Amino acid sequence: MRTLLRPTGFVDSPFGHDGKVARLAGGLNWFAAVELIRIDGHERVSTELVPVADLEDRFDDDMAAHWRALTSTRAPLQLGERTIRLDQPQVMGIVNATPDSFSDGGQFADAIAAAEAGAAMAAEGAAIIDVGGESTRPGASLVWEGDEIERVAPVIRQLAASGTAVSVDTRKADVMTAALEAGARMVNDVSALTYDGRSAATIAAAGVPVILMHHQGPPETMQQDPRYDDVLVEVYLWLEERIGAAEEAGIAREKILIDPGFGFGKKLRHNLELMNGLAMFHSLGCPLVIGTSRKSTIGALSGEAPADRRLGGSIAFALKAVEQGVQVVRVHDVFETVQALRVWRGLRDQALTPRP
Ligand code: 9MG
Repeated sequence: MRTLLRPTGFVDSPFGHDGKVARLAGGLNWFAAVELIRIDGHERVSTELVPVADLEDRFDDDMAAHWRALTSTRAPLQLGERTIRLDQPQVMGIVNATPDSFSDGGQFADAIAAAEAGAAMAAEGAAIIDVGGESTRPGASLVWEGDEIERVAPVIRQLAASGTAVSVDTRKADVMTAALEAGARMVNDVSALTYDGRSAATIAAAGVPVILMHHQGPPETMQQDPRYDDVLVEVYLWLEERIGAAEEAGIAREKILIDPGFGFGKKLRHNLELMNGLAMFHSLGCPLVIGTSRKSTIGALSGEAPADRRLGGSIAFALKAVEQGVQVVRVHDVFETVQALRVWRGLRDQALTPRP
């Protein structure tokens, strides 16, 4: 039996709560209670709501370690020369150098246009630009490595030369190597190092940060009836296992970011449950990334709005994420998301400023 900790009961500020609230992952959010989720293997046995003030009496060693992870500050990310603070939410802009991308297909047909789009996103406030050359939308087919390198390397080279912090979105070790040579300083692997047996060693040797994302099944088939008994618990335990595997391969824990993989082998109800339970993932001790931008769940909740009319839903999800302490939101619409997060930040700063 183990107990997982899911923070809940978020409060505006710690003032007046007299030690009865805790700070989430050293960020801008405070919570007053924790759901203790007792599990046996992958199965949830019970859920109990406990105020933060009463928690310590309940701790065993495993819970105490998870509590420390849940409440400790995340170190800044170092992407080459760029230091990215994680005590506040950051935006990662998406540049798809793919002809078949689901929401901007064909728009960035050539490398120069793609790099210019990325540079514009950086100027709008994106801390990182994520460049991908293989679509992982449901049903997408595999791209040969040579083609993928040809798509991403020139874009990355141009962006990196302008001083932009670049990550490469790929599942393949050879693409990672070529992207790192071109100037990428981070890897976003939607397979969480399960696709290519050489990826973990490549990343460990380069010493760059990596995003490990949950998925169920490959992109080709992942939306064909995905099933979970308890999506929150199962995704949590899967990511915990992948963090362990990455560490064993020599990737330092401070270099690992995790992502529950919104839409990757999940039905509507699974995505919504994960969004509502995001804060639990902080007890794995790694910065959290989420990518909900323009995804089909937004269409499903809004009369099947097409991908290019999902900005409102994308921002609603981004705000839901940062309210739960998510450190990086991966988005198409950088300007609008940065604006939304700046307003959110203003509200947090006001609430966290003591009255004179
Ligand atoms: C490449 N890609 C598409 N969707 C994504 C998501 O939700 N997270 C991450 N990390 N990458 C994604």
